[in-house]
Amino acid sequence: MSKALVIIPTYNEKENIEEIIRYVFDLTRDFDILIVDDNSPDGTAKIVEKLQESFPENLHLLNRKNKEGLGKAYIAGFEWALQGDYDYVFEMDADFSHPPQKLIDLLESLEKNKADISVGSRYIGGKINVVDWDLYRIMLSYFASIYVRMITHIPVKDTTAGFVGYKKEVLQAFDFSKIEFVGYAFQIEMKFKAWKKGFKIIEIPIVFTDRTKGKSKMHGGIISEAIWGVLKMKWKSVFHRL
Ligand SMILES: Nc1nc2c(ncn2[C@@H]2O[C@H](COP(=O)(O)OP(=O)(O)OP(=O)(O)O)[C@@H](O)[C@H]2O)c(=O)[nH]1
Ligand SMILES: [Mg+2]
Repeated sequence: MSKALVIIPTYNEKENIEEIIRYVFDLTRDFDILIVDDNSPDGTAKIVEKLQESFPENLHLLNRKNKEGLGKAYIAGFEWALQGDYDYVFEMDADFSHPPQKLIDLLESLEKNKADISVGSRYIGGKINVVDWDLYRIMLSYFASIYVRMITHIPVKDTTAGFVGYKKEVLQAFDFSKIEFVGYAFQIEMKFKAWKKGFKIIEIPIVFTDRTKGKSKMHGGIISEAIWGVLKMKWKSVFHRL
């Protein structure tokens, strides 16, 4: 049997964390979970530790000292995953924006060898599948995806998506010390570099729903990092410094 791990980065997710963990463990396919918590002041990690008593084999927790952004949390999670014997590794938010039942579709597309990376995508089939975002967020995200494709020519519509499955070979091919970005740009960078390395990416339609509990961590710095970062990343790739 192949083994799959879902990495969920958390910062102040006490309202969501137990529910999302239980939801994933109730799915019809087996997934282990790794929570990567950046010392959330609201005690998210404490809730996870308590739940580990119920799921001692399958629920894992990486406690990090400082809040360093999503990118750094995921890299720590990927490195942890590669020490284990996981064949497939997934990224998912804690806030139910990514429908957890779709993990199964993402997993199956990798198992059936349709691709090396599967992306839960908001923007395929000419639609924008987002619920409860204001117009500003929709425009920002949608035009960001067009901007990224214009600059990089990557054949992926939802490049900022954070609901992603990787075959372990993809992660093994990365030098994480060369990953530069921490916010949305981290998601773009992972897809861009994987594509440049020759890995195949498939997009699976999902409906993305805005969080109903807890607070957003979105801020202007993340946006400007993405705008300049994409140009820089493309420029560097011309010289093969991936
Ligand atoms: N470990 C860690 N997790 C983070 C950090 N920033 C965000 N997260 C988590 O990453 C996931 C995505 O963050 P969100 O705040 O939902 O970001 P978003 O989806 O862009 O924005 P909203 O859904 O509007 O809040 C959530 O599970 C967060 O708890 C961080 O610095 N460290
Ligand atoms: Mg969110």
